[in-house]
Amino acid sequence: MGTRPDQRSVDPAAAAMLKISDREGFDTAWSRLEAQQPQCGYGQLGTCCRNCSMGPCRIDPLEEGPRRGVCGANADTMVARNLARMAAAGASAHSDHGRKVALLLKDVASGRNTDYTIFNPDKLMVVAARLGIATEGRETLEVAGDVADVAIACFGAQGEETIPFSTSYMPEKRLELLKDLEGTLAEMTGARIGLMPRGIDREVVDIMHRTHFGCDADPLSLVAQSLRCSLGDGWGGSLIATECQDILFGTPTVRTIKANLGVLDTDMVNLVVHGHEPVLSEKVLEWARSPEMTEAARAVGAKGVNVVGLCCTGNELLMRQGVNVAGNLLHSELAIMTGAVEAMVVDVQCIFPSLADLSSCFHTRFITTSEQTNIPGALHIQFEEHDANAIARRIVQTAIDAFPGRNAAKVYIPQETEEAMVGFSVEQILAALGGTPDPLVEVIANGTIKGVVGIVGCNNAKVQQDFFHLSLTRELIKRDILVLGTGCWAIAAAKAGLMNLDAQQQAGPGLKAVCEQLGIPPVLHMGSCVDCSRMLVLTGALADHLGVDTAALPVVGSAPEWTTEKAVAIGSYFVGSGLPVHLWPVPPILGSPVVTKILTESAKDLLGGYFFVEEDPVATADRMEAIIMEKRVGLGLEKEATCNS
Ligand code: NFS
Repeated sequence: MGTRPDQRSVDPAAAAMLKISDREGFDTAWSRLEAQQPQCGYGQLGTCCRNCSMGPCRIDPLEEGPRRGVCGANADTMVARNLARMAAAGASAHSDHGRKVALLLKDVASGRNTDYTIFNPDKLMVVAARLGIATEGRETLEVAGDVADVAIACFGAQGEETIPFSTSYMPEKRLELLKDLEGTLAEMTGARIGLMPRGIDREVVDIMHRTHFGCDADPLSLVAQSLRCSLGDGWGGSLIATECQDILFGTPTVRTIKANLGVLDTDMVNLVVHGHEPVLSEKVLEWARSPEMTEAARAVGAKGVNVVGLCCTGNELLMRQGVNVAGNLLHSELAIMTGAVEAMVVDVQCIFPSLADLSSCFHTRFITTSEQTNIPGALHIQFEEHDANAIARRIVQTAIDAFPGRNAAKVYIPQETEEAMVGFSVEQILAALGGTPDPLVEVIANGTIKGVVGIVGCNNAKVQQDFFHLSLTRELIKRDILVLGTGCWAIAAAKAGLMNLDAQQQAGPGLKAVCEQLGIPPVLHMGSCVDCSRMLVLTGALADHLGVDTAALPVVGSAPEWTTEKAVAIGSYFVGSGLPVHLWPVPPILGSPVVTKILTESAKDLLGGYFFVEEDPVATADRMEAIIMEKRVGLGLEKEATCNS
């Protein structure tokens, strides 16, 4: 490798593992990125199209080559189409996850599935009431069946009406604004341009249709459809995933966990769960903790089975069950390299195919379980919800069986771990505030806390691992800006100790005082990436409480190390929900000045939300603080914009 381990990651545990990786010559995301240089410039600008077989076509940004593809599509059309397809793929991944949980809820309600139960009837009743479903005097399973029916119907709805999850959860003023905007856009363009999601699946199919050869060439309507599809994810598919998971497995409550590779235990059978859907990992955990499996582990010389999480499966388990987390996206290969992992069990999304080959260098069983994620070289154990107990038991037994094959000479576990206070669902945040948003509103109104930034997303081998996440977070809390978020950002913050009470010392005086009073860290873990819906719900609650639109709130979003198409969908539904959103790295849009202008300027005028790109964390914090101060002035909380920096 041309870079030192500590240039690839700010995490000392990662740097230690990367030294081993360099010595042993293992392939990693970083070495493969290096091997890919130089990467395709057309791809980076978004100006290549291979949507038909007259292509592939590309538009040269230096204006030296042809200005149009064979069909006549120009750079604006290409960029907008490509971006729309990214949003569609991202929304599909989140929403398909939500579909599976809704279908499981239906099966539990009807008695077809007895391997799962309704763990949280209280949440069920709250969700039902929100959706306008009668709860009074009705049986839990009956209500659960109705909630599941409404959720399932949101996917395949065919009418022109907005899906019920969106109309029931979106804050009032935003709902009005988006509906009115459809009229404004029609007047501006003469075309029907919708923004409200009609059906979660339908909006994805719409994108695939309109980006097919010879359909939509207008960057504005293509971007609008990306937003509509993404709103169907945030206020639909992801929201359904979160709400149904809370009903089936419990609403997260505050608890303390440990984060980083040091959670692997030399004396235990280490079983890493990686991917996204708690439907699998909750069962694996249940069986791993069973007396039967503990006994089986002892029989092979281990003290028991140690389940630890990675990525968003890790987030799901730590939020509800207090399971320790081994790391975020770029830790997935490093975990295997410790030589101490008996099994890595995965379901869907964010799973490097390289993990199969890497596992074969060790005794590690790399187990795929989903029909949607088959990886050559993996051991596939098909997971079926109706037979969840038997399959989870088999998976745990497979991990235990691998333990005697562990080669002690190959084991190295970096000891780094940090404690993190996690589990900040909206319900827990409100409980910490005494049951109402009032105290939060008050400290924001009087300037003790200036505003809130929600950070989401991934690791990206192009960015020094966790560097942007941590520098930006530290910079914001120092300026009395509360930071909350999800996904691999949350794991980065947990690994760096930003989610324990000691981190209060890194906060500015106002934020520090509030956190000390409430007994919370200045950086709040709200869950996995589908739980970005929790951030929408929280923002919506604040907006409704104040009787304003979300765009008026001193709230900003960011995805500072984004990688996946899911992050495009998240960023887009934040923007559609009225929030300014920072991105780094640059999304593949710069090949079209028109699309760039729509996303960074026109969106601001029309939606209040818009994208901005910034490479430096301190400059990003400056910009965010300026936006927050501008919003504070708008709300009458400040006379004129002032900024510390
Ligand atoms: Ni979000 Fe979670 Fe991580 Fe990024 Fe992947 S695990 S769904 S997409 S990489 S945060």
